This record gives sequence, structure tokens and C-alpha cells, in this order.
Amino acid sequence: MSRRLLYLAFLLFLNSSVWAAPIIKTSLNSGWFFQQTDHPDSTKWEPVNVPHTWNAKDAFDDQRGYYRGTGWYRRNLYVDAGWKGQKLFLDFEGVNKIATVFINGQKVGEHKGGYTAFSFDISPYVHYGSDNDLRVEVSNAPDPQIPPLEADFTFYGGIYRDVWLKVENPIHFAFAKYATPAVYVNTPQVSAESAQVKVRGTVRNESGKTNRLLVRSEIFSPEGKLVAVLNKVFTVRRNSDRDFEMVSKPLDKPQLWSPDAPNLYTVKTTVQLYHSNSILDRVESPLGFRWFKADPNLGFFLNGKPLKLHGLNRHQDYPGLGNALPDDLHKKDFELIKKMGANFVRLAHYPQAPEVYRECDRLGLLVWSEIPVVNEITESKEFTENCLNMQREQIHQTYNHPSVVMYGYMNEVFIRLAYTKQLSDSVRNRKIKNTLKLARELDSLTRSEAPGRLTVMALHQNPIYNKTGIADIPQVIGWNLYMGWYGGKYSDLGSFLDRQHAEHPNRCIMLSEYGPGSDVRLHTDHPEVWDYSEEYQFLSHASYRSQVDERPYVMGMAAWIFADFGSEGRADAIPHINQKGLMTYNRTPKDVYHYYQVMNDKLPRVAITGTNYTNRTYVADENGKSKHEVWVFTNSGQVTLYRNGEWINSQKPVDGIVKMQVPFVSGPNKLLAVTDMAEDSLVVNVKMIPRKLTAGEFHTIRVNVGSNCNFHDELTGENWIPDQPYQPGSFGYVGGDIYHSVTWKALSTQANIKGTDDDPLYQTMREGLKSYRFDVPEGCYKVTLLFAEPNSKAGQPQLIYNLMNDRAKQESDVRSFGISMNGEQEVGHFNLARDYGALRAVKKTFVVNVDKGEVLSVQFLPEHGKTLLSGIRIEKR
Ligand code: GCB
Repeated sequence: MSRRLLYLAFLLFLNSSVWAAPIIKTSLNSGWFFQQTDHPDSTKWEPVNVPHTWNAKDAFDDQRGYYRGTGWYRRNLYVDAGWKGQKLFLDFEGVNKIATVFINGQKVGEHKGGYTAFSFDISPYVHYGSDNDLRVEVSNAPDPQIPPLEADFTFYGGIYRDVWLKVENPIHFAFAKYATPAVYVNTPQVSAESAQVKVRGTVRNESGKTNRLLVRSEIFSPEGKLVAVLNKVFTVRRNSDRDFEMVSKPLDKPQLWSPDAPNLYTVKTTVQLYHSNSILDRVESPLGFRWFKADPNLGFFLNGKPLKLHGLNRHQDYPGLGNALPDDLHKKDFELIKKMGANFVRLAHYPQAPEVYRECDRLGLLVWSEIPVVNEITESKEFTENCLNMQREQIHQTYNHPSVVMYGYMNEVFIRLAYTKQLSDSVRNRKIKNTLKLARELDSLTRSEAPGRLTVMALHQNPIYNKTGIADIPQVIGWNLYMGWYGGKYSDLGSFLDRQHAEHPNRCIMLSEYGPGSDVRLHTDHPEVWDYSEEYQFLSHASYRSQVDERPYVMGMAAWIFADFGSEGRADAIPHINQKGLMTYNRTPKDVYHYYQVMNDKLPRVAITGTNYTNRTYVADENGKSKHEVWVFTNSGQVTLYRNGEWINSQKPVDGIVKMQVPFVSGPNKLLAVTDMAEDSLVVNVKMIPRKLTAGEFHTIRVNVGSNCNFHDELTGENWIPDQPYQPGSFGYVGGDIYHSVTWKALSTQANIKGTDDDPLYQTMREGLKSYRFDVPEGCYKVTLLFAEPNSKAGQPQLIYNLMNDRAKQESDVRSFGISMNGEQEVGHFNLARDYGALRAVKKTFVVNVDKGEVLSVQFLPEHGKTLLSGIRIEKR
């Protein structure tokens, strides 16, 4: 053969062995236009890209609520003339929560549920070789038929995950039904010695002709080596589907998948005409060789060995973006989770982006994935169908991921019922019966669609789950326990778990949520429940960790939660944000994150708490120093602490923690913690306020009145130090009590304080105080007082029946008082509610001269109700 002919033959060979037609998968994320309205107006389109949500801003503003309604998206879709005869699909990875897709004005389909993917065949609707008008109507309006009905997170609306266009050969793996290619991979037999791989699926033939087809799966090792090939030949009649199934011969010594060694194989499955090498469709699936089980006495086992699950829960939002995250940010989160040493993640409370599961496979994170049936159900056929369908979608879409070990379907499903007092017994019993019925249906669907995975449900701390028997339905029970926050003490955890284990010895249990809220701006030497200090959060997590680790029957624990997240109705120290994160909303690690990182590490580690508290203001003692506890945590032995090179103390850790008194000096304090094998250092800069305010030069004092916490204003770098009773020569309050919110008995208002970002400063206060005193040297001072009226109903017109109700009356009472400085009345009839409204930050500054022999005393003179004060700042001019 001449060289020319050879070349031609080579070209022919290339042509026939690659693709019959291009299989195109291309993102459609750019070039959209959006309108937040029921009825789009042709002039008002705003350009956007997806991922997109319309609630990124309004779920965080000072108004109550956020837009829950309709939004319209549109974009042009040019359809190539060459695609005629192919199948065109639009894939949406997630739209919250009802999406209706139109092409050129014709309805293509509708999808219900905000957290699973869907796919529509648009081939019949498009014009080839021409522009097409693609529109999506989206609604996140409350809908009693679609879970979640209510929950402690924001239901951001929009096309908030990626959108894809796929162009496929008419013969392809069936996928539109569950938006996932119908190729399912599992391991019917797997051990360290050998494993078998089963590949099953469905081929759809929309070619108009009956065809003989070859399906081939190639299994590649983590290093990319081809280790097995499976083939199946069959005929598919025209316009029909055909299922296939292939099982490999045992593969010797598979590399097992685990958190320590996430060895990931790949299965490449193709379909082609039997008599041609042309590949018509192909799918790549991850494959991990692993097996697991849960044991009621011995906990969780992976690959035959016990493995305590140590991890966390994760929500999917981010500052400024709401839930509309690019994949890179999902990836970043999971890398941070892995870096913390976690081996387990609960995807709360809904299926997350496809990238998330890929990352968990890659990084070696065991996953609990669940559908968003939260707090309560609707007793209807439609709701049941929507739940079942969501669970089917979740399972089909995540089936091949070795990381997924548990499928959940309910979170605290009786919490609404437990808090609704006025129900008659018959209604209550009916609701319970219907919830159990739904749980059974979801559980059996899960077991049949995902055999080998564990079914799971999360419960809140209430006997109703045991009494009704709902806790006996799934294979694993997760307890969401907030002892030491919503009630009780954090040391109560172990006894609760022991009781559960004793009373239900055949049940596999784990801790699926726990942990207090915290704010990196709040720090204290005297942590208390609800103070939002990092210190309280730290102590509580450390105690939970040792209580779980001491109990082999507890499968593991998942902290609530990886990072702070948007929950519009909340009023933590940052409004609209649930602050129980191990990281802040913008992913700054809190002490607890470092704590888990150290405890999860197999290598010796030690770390000092307070990485977000390195600039401090302390009041000096007689020696000009200030003694405070420093906490060090370690997974290894004795810890020695040095301050600026000076030996402070050596101690053995208890539950991984040592606490040592350190006399801080003014200026930098370099703390160095050393164990046999590891060390950590932290530089703490201290501004010292002299004990006697007349000693030395006086500048400024800022006091976070009514609080045990130092508040660090991130913008100005100022510290507002904790409150103290008056001490002669120094400063402090005279009289009054710490304000406690009526609803939560919390230390603070638990309300959004409008007009400030420094909510914690205003949320805590003293009520009924007589005066605030500073024994300052003579001079001219600027005195700034901070207030917020805590009673949300104060100053509102009263309904007559409220007068009968003491609490309502007390709440609505008009508070007024006078303020005087060193005996001179400055303000009378000061009425916060009348002049500023309730829950609004108010600052009042006075200029006061302190003469020789005088001190500075701010007096509060009650007129109606109690006096109050949230903060006070004294600056020498
Ligand atoms: C829970 C819920 C979770 C909440 C959490 C909390 O038990 O399952 O959705 O966000 O408590 O912070 O109160």
C-alpha cells in the first residue's frame, strides 16, 4: 500500500473508532436575564449569570422576611442546524423550588423540589439553525405540598446551581427521568482480597431503528491502569428502553477506599453499535471499594474495622452569594472540612451540588445525605409523592458515589407537633400516624433503591420519637442534642446517650447535631450559656467530644455546623445568621475548628485558643499585670507554657485541655505551648488600663455593660471590656441586674438591633442601675452612652385585653428615665421607645468636666420602669 493510501486508511480508522456524532455537554450559566415578578415586562430584564439567587441581599437586611415568590429567567439559545436528528437535553442541577421551563413559549416541563437535579428533553420544542427563547419560571413561595415547609435556614430562590445543554445521539443511556445517566455501579462482593463490580443501566433507543448494541465498561485503577473490561451485547427495539447488567470477575486485592486512603477507581461505560466502533454515548462513574456496617454496641465499621465518625454538618451558602455558589466555593469548603481532619459530613438538610459528592469521594469523607423533610409534614398524597420522588432523585443522582453511606429522610419531624399545644388528641394522633406512614414509605423506598446504604433519621431531644415508634423505622438514629444550649448542661450528654442505649439496645445511634452559637468578636474569662463567646462554644464541644469518644456504642458525631449560615428569622449576635459554625460565615476558623483539627490528627499536635482574640484590653492588678487563663489543647502529653520566654507552668491535659493562669503584661505577650513532639505559639497584644485610673495617663475606657464578654469592634479595632461592679479607684456599675430576654432567658435580647452592626454591644445590658462610676483624674471627658430598648412591644398602642396580662403589660410599659452627670441633670424623660423605637441602637454623647477632687459619675434616675444601659465609653479630651 502506498503511504498515501495508508494515511487514508488511518483517517478512516480514526473516524470510525471515535464518535458517531459529537456528544456535547456545555454549560449554560452565562447570558441570562432576570426579573423578580409574576408577570415579566419586556423592558425590565436585568442581566445575570447563574448560579443566581434573588435573596442574596434581602435575606440579610433590616426588614423582616425575604422575597418568597416568583422570578423569571430568560436567555437566548442558539440551536445548531447540525444538531437535527440528535437529542437535546437541558440539565438543571438545582432550582429552588419549583421550576417551569418554556422554549419558544411552549411549556417543556415542571420540576418540584429545590435541591435535586432535573433534566428535560427539549428536542421537540427547538428551531434548528436558529435562535430559541428559553424561559424558566421559578418560585420559592411557600407551598404546603413541597418540603421543606419550615426550617432554620433561608430558602433562597432562583436557578442557584449550574445549567447544562446536552446534545446526544438518539441511542444513549437513559437519563431524563432522574437527571442522571442510567448507569449504576456497585460492588456485590468486596473484601481486601477481592471484589466484583456490577454495572447495570438502561439504554434508550430513539433512533427509529432496531439496533444491536454493545455496552462496554472499562474499569480503571486510581493510577489510571485498565484493570477490567465488561461487555454486553443486546438488541434494543426502536423507540424503546433496554436494561442491562454486567458483573466482573473477582478483581484481586482491590485498593480500598477510606477516609485515610480515598482510592478512587473509574468506570467508563460506553454504548456503540455492535457492528461499528462508533461510540454513541459514554458515562464516567466513580468507584470505591469499601464496605461498612453499623453495630448497636460497637458503632460504625468501615472495611471491617471500627471507625468513629468525627465530622460535621454543612449548609450550602456563603456571604454575599446566598446559596448561589460556584463549584470552586463548594470545593473550598470541603477542603477545609478535610483539613479539619473530619471523616464524616452530614449534608444538612438537603441534597447538595454534584460537585460536593465528587469532592467527598476524592477527599475521603463519609456522607449522610438527606431530603429536606424538616420539622413537620403535610398530610396529603401530593406531599407524600413529592417526598418519595425527591428521595428517588437523591438516590439515583448520588448512587455511584462511594462516599455516601447513609440516606436520610426526616429531620426533627415532630418538633412542630411538640411545640403546638392546642391540638386535640385526635388531631395529634392522626398527625403522628400519618408521619409514621410517610416515614415507613420513605424508609422502604430507600432500602429498595439503595440496598447496602443505611437509612437514617435525625431526632430532637423529645420522648415522642421513642413513644410513637418512629425511631425504630430507620437503620440508624441520629440525635440532635443541644444540652448546654437550648436546655440542660453540656455534661448531661453522656447520661442521655447511655439511657437511650440501655432502653433501645438494638438501635444504632449517633450524634447528628450539637453545639452552641458563637461570635468571634466575643471573648470571656467566664463563659456562660448564651453569651455567644468562642470560649463557651469551645468548652461545650470539647466536653461533647470526650463524652462521645468514651462510648464505643455511639457511631460518631457531627457538629452543628461547619460554618455560620443564613437563617433569615434568627437573631443571634449577627442577625439572620445561625452562628453555631466551627467557622464564621466567611470561613474564618473559630477555636473549635482548630480544636477538632488537633484532636483528629494522628500526629501529635498542640494549639492555643484565642486566635481571634489577639488584641486585648485588660485592667491591671497592683503589679501592673493582669492574670487570665490561657487554654491549650492537645492530642498528646504534658504541656508546658511560656510567656515571652518565661516558664509559666507545665500540666497534663484533661479531655485534651490544659488551663493555665498567665500574668499578661502590657504590649506583646508571646505565648508558646510545647509538648514532647509539638508546639504552637500565639502573640497576644495587650493594652493595659491601670487599676487606679488616676495612675498614669488616662485615655479611653469602653465597657460592654451587662455582659461578661469583651466585644471587639472589627471596624475600629476597639475593645469593649466586660462589665464589673464599681471598685474604688477604678470603675464599674452601681446597682441593677443583667437584662434577660423574656422568651429565651438568654443573656441578651435575642433580637436584631437595627442601625448597627455591633448587635452584641446593644443586645446585652444592665437594667435598673443607679449609676456608672469612673474614678478618673480631673479633666474634660466625652461620655458616650449606648442604649437599645429591648422590649419589642414598648411604646406600641395597647390593646385593652393586654392590660389583663402582666407579661404583656410589662413588655409594653413605657420606660423613661433621667440621666445626670456628676449631679447635673442632662436629660429628663429619656424614652427610647418613643424617640427611637424599640430594638434600635442609640448613642448619646455628653461632654463633662471633672474637677479636682471629683470623680465621674453617670446617674440614671428612674421615672417609669427600669433604667438601662448597654455600653459606656469615656474618652479624655
Ligand atoms: C436543629 C436543626 C437545625 C438547626 C439547629 C439550631 O436541631 O436540625 O436545622 O439549625 O437545630 O441551630 O437550632
